[in-house]
Amino acid sequence: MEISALTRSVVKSSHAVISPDGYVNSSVPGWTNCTVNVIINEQMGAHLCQMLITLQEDGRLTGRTQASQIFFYVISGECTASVDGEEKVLSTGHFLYVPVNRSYQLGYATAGTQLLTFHKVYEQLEDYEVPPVIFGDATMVAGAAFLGDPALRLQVLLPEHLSFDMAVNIFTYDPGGHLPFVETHIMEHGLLYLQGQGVYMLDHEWYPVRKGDAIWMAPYCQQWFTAMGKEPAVYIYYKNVNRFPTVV
Ligand code: UGY
Ligand code: MN
Repeated sequence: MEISALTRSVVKSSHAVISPDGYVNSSVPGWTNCTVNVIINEQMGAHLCQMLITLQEDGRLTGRTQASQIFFYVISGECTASVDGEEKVLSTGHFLYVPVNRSYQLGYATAGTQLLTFHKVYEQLEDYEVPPVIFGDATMVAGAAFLGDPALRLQVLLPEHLSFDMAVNIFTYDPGGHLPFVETHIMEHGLLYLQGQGVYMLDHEWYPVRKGDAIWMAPYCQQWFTAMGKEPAVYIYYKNVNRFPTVV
C-alpha cells in the first residue's frame, strides 16, 4: 500500500524539488478548459515563474504579456499558437517565445497536450531592441558537447544575443554522464525533467529525480547532477543571463 503522507517533493529557501504527486490546480484568468500547475514562482523566493499546463481539446490560453515575457514549450501533443496575427501549429519539441506587450492565443489542441512555460520580468538593455516573437523547434537544434564531454549535450533554444535576459536550454546526459564540477553561480534555474532519471545534488543534499520532476535553484544554490538508468536523462531549464549582476 502506498503511504499518502510521503513525497519526494521538498521546498527550501535555496531550492525546491517538486514531483507531480503534490500538484494542486490553479485557475488562471483567460486560460480555459485546461489544468494549470504553478510549479515555481516568486512566492517561494524565485525570480521566475514556471508552469505546467494540460489542455483539453477545447482548451484556450488567451492573454497579453505585460512586464513579463513568456516562453512556451510543447512537452507532448499538438496545438495552434498565434501572436499578434502570426499563427503556427506547435507539436512536441516546438517552442514559442512571446516578448513583452504582445497578445497571444494557444488552442485547438489534441486532448492532453502538455505545455511548459517560463515567465520572467523583462529587463530592457539600453540601446537594444526588445527581442522579437520566436517560433522554434528544439528537435532541429544541434546539441554541442558540454565543456568538451561528449556524454553531455547542450541545446541552446534562444539566440545568444544581449537583448535576451533569459536563456532556455535542453541538457542531455548519457547514463553515467555528470556535471564536471559542482556549479556555484549567481544565475537562477527552473527546470523540468523530460526523460530519464538520476541524482541531483542541491546545496549538499542528494535527491533522486526522474521524468516529470521539476527543480528550482536559487542563485548560489550549489548544484551537481549525474544520470542513471538505461536511457539518457534530459531536462529543459531556464537561466537568467546578460544583465549587470549587481546594484552595489
Ligand atoms: O547552464 C548552467 O548553469 C547549467 N550547466 N546548470 C545546470 O545544469 N544545473
Ligand atoms: Mn547551473
